[in-house]
Amino acid sequence: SSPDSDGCTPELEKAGLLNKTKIAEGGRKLRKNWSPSWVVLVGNSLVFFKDPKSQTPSSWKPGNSRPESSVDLRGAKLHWANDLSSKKNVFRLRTVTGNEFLLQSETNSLIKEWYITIQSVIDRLDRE
Ligand code: I3S
Repeated sequence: SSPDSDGCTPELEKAGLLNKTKIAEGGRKLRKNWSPSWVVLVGNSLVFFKDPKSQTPSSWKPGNSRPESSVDLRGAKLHWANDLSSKKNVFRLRTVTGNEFLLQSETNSLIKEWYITIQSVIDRLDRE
């Protein structure tokens, strides 16, 4: 059922709008700066794009939109983190390189789906 029968194109697992803040870079704590982010889970990576709605119509062209940043999920850890924010529905993603992100949605079912899907990718990479 995979559209990627030749194995050359990483599979798109999920995409959507979440609130995001980076809280650590290489283990060093950063000041929070929440902003909406278009999040794409593809292959072994979580890729962040600037929220298209926060851009001018002319600046947003799907074909040439550049990712803001990208996270390698191999060895990453995921934890619910409602203790790390006054916001509800927050989880923390920590990479092997010590980068940490909080991701949040006002919609409980939506953030649960993200959690489960990202964890399943991490689990798959752990088994490889
Ligand atoms: O964990 P903190 O430091 O209470 O996080 C809040 C602050 O980062 C705040 O920014 P300033 O202190 O720079 O003004 C943000 O506006 C809040 O959103 C942060 O807290 P939440 O609870 O929203 O994660």
